[in-house]
Amino acid sequence: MGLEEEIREIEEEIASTPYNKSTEAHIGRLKSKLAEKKEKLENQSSAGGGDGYAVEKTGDATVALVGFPSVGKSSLLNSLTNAESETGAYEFTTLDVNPGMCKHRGANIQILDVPGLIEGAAHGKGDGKQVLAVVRNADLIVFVLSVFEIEQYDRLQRELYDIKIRVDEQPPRVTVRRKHKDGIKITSSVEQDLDEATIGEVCREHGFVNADVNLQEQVTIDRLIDGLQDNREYIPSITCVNKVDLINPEYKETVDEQLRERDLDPEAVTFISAEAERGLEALKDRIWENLGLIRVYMDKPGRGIDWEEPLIVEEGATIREAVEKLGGDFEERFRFARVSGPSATHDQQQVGTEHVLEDEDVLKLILRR
Ligand SMILES: Nc1nc2c(ncn2[C@@H]2O[C@H](COP(=O)(O)OP(=O)(O)OP(=O)(O)O)[C@@H](O)[C@H]2O)c(=O)[nH]1
Ligand SMILES: [Mg+2]
Repeated sequence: MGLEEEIREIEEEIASTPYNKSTEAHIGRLKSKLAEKKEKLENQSSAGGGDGYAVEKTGDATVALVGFPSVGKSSLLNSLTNAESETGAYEFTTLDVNPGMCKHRGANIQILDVPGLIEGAAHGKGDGKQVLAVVRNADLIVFVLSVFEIEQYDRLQRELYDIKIRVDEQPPRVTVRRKHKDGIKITSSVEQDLDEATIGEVCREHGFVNADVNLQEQVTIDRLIDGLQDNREYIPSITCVNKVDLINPEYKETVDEQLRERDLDPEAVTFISAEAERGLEALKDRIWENLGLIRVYMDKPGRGIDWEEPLIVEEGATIREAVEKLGGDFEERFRFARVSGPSATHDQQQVGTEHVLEDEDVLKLILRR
């Protein structure tokens, strides 16, 4: 039996087994087997395949536009960035990943136009899977839906799940430490729904014979498996609905309804027209907000405050991380810093490396000569 066939059989067995306490451990074992076989299949098919779509990350953050063919990803890229991506009235205009750079609130945001998902992309048909794999490096996913095809959202989710991208999920709070003896020992800070036997079974299927397993959340079988694997990417997402220039205002209620059915809050979705250039500023704002970046204006000796090109760091970054991002010899020469703005108790507050910065702080470094 070939691997693909084995995978199909396990999937069928999982689908036909009712889930209850007496079958739970069995399903746990099946799901673990499935994960392992899929891994194997992937290693086989990517062997020698090369990574033709590797796109170098540049700028302060990388955003991937993900959507079906012809929803307007390339048009959107062109209107958001300096890039020239081919657009067309027929499907599959874009066969490669096109990068562009978008400058917003002082940050350089790299935007990737990922070719339309194709049937079975995540199962390695065509080049789909390789192409999709660039999404794994993104800091944020922007789902692009056409206003008449909201249901495509479901497929997009599934395709990304299949290539081990977990959208809008936090990494499971599961830690495993191998030991030399004593079997599997499970400790948990919260009450678990799964039986210990099931948890142990899943761990053993993943090659843990002697191990301390610590759970800090109530896990499902799928979350537990994700926690035992270290090759999942956890990426936040936002959604935009394109081509709104084509609908009557009354139709918006229908679209909203379709979004709600998918647990998408219409208020949190950005309605745009890439072609009529509508809603693009709002989309850029949403991208910025969801990247979790902050701006730090550097007060440079003899040159004053640079309001044009802020230093961009992640939310929660300390002075130490800001100095690291600046590079050069600032780290070695650092004595202390003076901060004004939201994070400071008063202007020019003297702070050390552990001070946490906030958006729109002004930072002056006091350095050794
Ligand atoms: N009316 C309208 N048409 C749009 C809009 N955005 C894109 N289009 C049209 O939709 C078609 C497809 O646009 P593309 O930008 O090529 O779509 P794509 O998602 O890049 O498609 P692939 O590269 O094939 O995956 C083109 O004819 C565009 O002119 C929009 O906001 N409104
Ligand atoms: Mg395109």
